[in-house]
Amino acid sequence: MGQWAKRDDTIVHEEDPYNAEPVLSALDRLPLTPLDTFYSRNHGPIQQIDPDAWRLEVGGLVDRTLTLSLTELQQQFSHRTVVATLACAGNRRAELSAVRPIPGQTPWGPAAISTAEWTGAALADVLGHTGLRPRAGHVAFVEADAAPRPGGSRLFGGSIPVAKAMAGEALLAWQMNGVPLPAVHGGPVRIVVPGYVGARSVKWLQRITAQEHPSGNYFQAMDYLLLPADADPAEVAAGRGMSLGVAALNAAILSPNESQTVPAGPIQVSGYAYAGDNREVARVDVSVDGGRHWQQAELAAAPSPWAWRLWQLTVHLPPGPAQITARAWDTSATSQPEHAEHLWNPLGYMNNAWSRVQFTCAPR
Ligand SMILES: Nc1nc2c(c(=O)[nH]1)N[C@H]1C(S)=C(S)[C@@H](COP(=O)(O)O)O[C@H]1N2
Ligand SMILES: [Mo]
Repeated sequence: MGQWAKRDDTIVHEEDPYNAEPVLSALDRLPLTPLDTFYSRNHGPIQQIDPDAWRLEVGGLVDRTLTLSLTELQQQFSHRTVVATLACAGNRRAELSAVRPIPGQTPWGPAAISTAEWTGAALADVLGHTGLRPRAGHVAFVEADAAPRPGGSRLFGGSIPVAKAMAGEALLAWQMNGVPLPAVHGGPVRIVVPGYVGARSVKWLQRITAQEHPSGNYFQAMDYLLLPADADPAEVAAGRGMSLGVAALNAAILSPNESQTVPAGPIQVSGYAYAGDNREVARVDVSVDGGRHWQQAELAAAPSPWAWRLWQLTVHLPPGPAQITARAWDTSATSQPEHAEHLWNPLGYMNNAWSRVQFTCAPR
């Protein structure tokens, strides 16, 4: 176990800031991801905040501003529990980097995604208490700066539209899988926005501001943008990027793994599928011939409308080189694009191409 209590086999892309994803076998077949396995994505230092000293300010276009301690937040609002998947917009970037290099961005595999049971207060309840002025179109979150650095720091933040903030599933979470939210995941309190890219689930939450326009925070306005394939990342400043928010339909094979050797015969294929805001995973197709023929995987029951659905299928393969392809469909009858080549973008976001693994079947 390292400093942040992750499994020893965790793939640490960067120590500082800490960016790590689990090995695929650790994620496989578990509806809830254990805390020692949950991926962690950080743009700056992990903030260590004393829960007793923590204060939340709610302001901007509200009728009454509010300052709350953790005890007040916990005592004044109903406790809600939501099982929700968090997925980084950079999940599966490595497959895009294989198409064309994406310098300076973490080369995430398919495990920058995890699912937990989050407990906290509904953002809608807190905003119901402060009231929202009619001009409020967006609700912005900013992290606390527990250790101000010389020269100032670039605090992480972002916003969601008011309708999403008032929808009930967005939480001010202080618990994850039944324990107090660990610092590495944003404790004492973070926002959890189910159905949106992970970047909107701001950790070490300090301030909530109702405002007319989307957040101008660096990480929302200048990063986490989908640029056209021919754009230069420097053109972000010219407003060429599409702002990311709602998560895209995605799926990945977690077993077997790339380059593995498995005995020929019946082979258990398994993985996850995850749909964005207000859509659910409806079907997962698996192909052993690169997409000419498809079989339907068995879908596990959805633990909540905001969580991934795990799937599995037994396929029969002869000895020799083998490949498996998987793709999901959501309740809007949308499926995933075939090739990562067609999704390549300069910052490497939102890769949801068909998931493929190549491996070898050994004679039994
Ligand atoms: N304050 C703060 N919040 C943050 C981030 C961050 O760097 N700082 N990273 C965001 C991103 S990009 C993701 S994908 C998720 C990751 O959450 P996790 O580390 O709990 O898995 O947190 C989001 N919230
Ligand atoms: Mo992210």
